[in-house]
Amino acid sequence: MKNYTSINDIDNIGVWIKEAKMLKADPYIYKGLGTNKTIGLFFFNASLRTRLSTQKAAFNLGMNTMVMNVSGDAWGIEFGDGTIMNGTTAEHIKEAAAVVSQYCDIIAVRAFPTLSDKEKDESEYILKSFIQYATVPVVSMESATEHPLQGLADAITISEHSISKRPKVVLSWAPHVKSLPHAVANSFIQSMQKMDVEFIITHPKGYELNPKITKNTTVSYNQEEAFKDADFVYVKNWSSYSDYGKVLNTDSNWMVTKNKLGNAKFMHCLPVRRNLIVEDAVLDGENSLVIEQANNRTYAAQLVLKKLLENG
Ligand code: SN0
Repeated sequence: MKNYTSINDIDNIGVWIKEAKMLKADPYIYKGLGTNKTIGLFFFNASLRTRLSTQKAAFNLGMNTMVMNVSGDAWGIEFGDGTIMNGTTAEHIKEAAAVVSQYCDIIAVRAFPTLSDKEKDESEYILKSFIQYATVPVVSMESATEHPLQGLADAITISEHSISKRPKVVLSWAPHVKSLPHAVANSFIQSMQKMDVEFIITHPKGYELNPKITKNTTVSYNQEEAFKDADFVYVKNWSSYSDYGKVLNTDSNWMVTKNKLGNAKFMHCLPVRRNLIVEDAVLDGENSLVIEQANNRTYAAQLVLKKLLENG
């Protein structure tokens, strides 16, 4: 594995989960692996969990970290090839990525989609440009279309909390006032497709995700029916994919309640808007796994960094 930018980069999810659980049980056994190695974390967007858990993962491996908010703190980066740079961008990604590679042994990047230009978002030009012009491995900390560190942490969490051999897992859309990315949902879907689970997606009409991601996964427009006998309910808002980036529905009937969940475990990547996506009683109740999901972000990242360090 040269870079980690997708759940598709995981060769054997069962083995990865086992390795992540070993790291969680004994986080400092590879403390020597990262000695004198540096990871640079570059954020084009806000972050709480990703920023801290990825640093924590690096610390556990003995690495040094450098963190930068690119939007605002760095020079405006130009991504276009052959552009006459007489506008607002001050340096080209060709120099920026090459320079950063002099200081870092691994580069991690967060770059959200525009949600207005589907083609541009799907080109993943920010992440791909870093990969093209950096001379060290690149890790996605959520790109325009995928959030593979979250998807891996979610697989670990489900594995830890499964009682039945083949649990029923539901991914449910829930309402939000803003237009949100598809990345978390996409990576969760890819991750569940690799696991031995019964998996179903539920959302209102108009919220169909990219068919290249959902493939033959069952989709239901009836949330109540989808939740029946569920072991895990993963909730996430995303904007429309077909009517790209639009908010088509804010129907509060899709909000997740304690009553709807029954005995199912509740999952969300966070940050979550209380009483819009899910009611307080769920997050404050004992069936919520959200804090454990966030905890597992450290071991997902630690496993990925360990693999990249061992490669180099
Ligand atoms: C991001 C998303 O992809 O949906 C990051 C999740 C890890 N979430 C948001 O942007 C939520 C913003 C909000 O205002 O609720």
